Amino acid sequence: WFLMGWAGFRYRKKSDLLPRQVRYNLPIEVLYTVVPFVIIAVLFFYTTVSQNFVNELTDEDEGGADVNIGIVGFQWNWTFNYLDEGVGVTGQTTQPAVMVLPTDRTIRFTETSPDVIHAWWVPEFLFKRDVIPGRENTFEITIKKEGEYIGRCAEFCGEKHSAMNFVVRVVSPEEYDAYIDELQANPANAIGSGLGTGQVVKPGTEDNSADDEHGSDS
Ligand SMILES: [Cu+2]
Repeated sequence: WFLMGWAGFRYRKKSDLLPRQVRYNLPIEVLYTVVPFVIIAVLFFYTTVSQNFVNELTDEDEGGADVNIGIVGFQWNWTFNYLDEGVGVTGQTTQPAVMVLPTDRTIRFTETSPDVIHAWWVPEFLFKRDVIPGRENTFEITIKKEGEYIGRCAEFCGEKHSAMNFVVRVVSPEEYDAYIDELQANPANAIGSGLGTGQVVKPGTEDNSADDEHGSDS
């Protein structure tokens, strides 16, 4: 306020003489055209490089990813389908969906939504991807570290948006194969998730604070 008043007073009209005119200063105009352009070009370059890195998929000709997971986000929960194995789990309000994944295998996710936009988010993976109706979003990760990670819906999607939690349980490849076998042998257990009732950890109730390392790359 003081500076505004001071500028108004200091530079008030004192005579009918025009002050010095500074239009058409070519060097300055070139400067403030070129400098922002260079800044944007540099940012654009690094954005493209890291976007390509994050979105990179293994070549389909070379067999594609080791594991293919279909993520369906709907109002208001998640279905996780193990596409190659023909089994899937669906979360319920009282029993969040558990996604069991193996370490050291490339995992490709394909996301779809039958209703509105959701977002699959696992904070500890430092990764989040929108689930958009009418299109398939794909991404790939390889997880290095076993553990249990909490996931959430990160796009406000209606009344029970805050209930759209899920669990990502990362196990060794052998345990993963055993889990899939069990799921295939007993699809009734698939409802909910973690094989049989009572085994499911409710998001937000266990202590993950000891894990400060991030379990995924790419
Ligand atoms: Cu949602």
